[in-house]
Amino acid sequence: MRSASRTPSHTALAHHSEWASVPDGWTVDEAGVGRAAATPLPCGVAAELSAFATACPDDGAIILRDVPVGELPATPASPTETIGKSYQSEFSLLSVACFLGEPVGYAPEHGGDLIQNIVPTRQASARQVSTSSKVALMFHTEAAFHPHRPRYLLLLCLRGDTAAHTTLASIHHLLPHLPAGVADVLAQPRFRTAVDESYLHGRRNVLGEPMAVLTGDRARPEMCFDADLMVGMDPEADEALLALSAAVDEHHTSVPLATGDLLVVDNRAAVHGRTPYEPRFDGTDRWLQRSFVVADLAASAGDRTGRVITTQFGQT
Ligand SMILES: O=C(O)CCC(=O)C(=O)O
Ligand SMILES: [Fe+2]
Repeated sequence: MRSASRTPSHTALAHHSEWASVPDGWTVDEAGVGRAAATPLPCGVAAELSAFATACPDDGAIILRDVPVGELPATPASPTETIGKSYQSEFSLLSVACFLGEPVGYAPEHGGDLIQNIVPTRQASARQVSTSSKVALMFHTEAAFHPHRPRYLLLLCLRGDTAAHTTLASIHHLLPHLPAGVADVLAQPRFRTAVDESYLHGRRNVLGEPMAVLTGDRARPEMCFDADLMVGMDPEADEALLALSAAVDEHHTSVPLATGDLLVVDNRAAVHGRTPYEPRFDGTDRWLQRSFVVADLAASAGDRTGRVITTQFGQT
């Protein structure tokens, strides 16, 4: 992967003090979501986010800076470890998530937690999962294989690592660089996507139904792509995927997230990944909190318990 020359240009900045403090006794549950939804964001942030949601900028992402995260304890050793910390970062993150849509969890991902701790683990260090570290996390649409994939992906940085750059590639930047004919092939249902290993829990992987990589308006399409899990169904489709991967490698942007940075990715416009970094496993490692947002809850009603989407994948 080439190192990116640019970072996403859309940023929204509000002073720390303009953000609401977490209310006493607040917790991450349905009442907490309601409370976060009813809490106004700083005016400037709300205006930028509204503009972002109405007309996604070419970057396919926006970064909010100086978001309050509260006092931080040591980075936990695993995503599900109990942590004694204030809920300030969770409250800030859910306030933004609720502004953009409906926050949801996915049952196989960290038990369906609405907010997931993304920290490096020893077991996953070389795998293609969010808790990896020593390998590049390849470009992907979040849950490309999933019928109820998130509309937005939110990553709030609690503790950064200067070597770990979150990488981004937006279809709006890529499209002009795709060779003639490639976009036509990508717009046809000639691709299949395997399931992310974090969703399988021992079940056998299977390829999903044929799908297109590019959908919607041909001049300003949406993109669903996974450099690791997606295959073409014929040689021409495979070549088109290779051409898209080459364009992604050439034209992506990247950002080394630092404490208080909240990256919002439009999951229909941009794919994302991460550069490798060296974990220490000593409580000082990189720590993100992640939230998934869908546009509405109705679409997943048959496959959802509360805010947890329960669709099962793979074969036993
Ligand atoms: O660690 C990152 O910057 C991105 C990880 C990722 O792809 C995710 O959490 O969905
Ligand atoms: Fe991801």
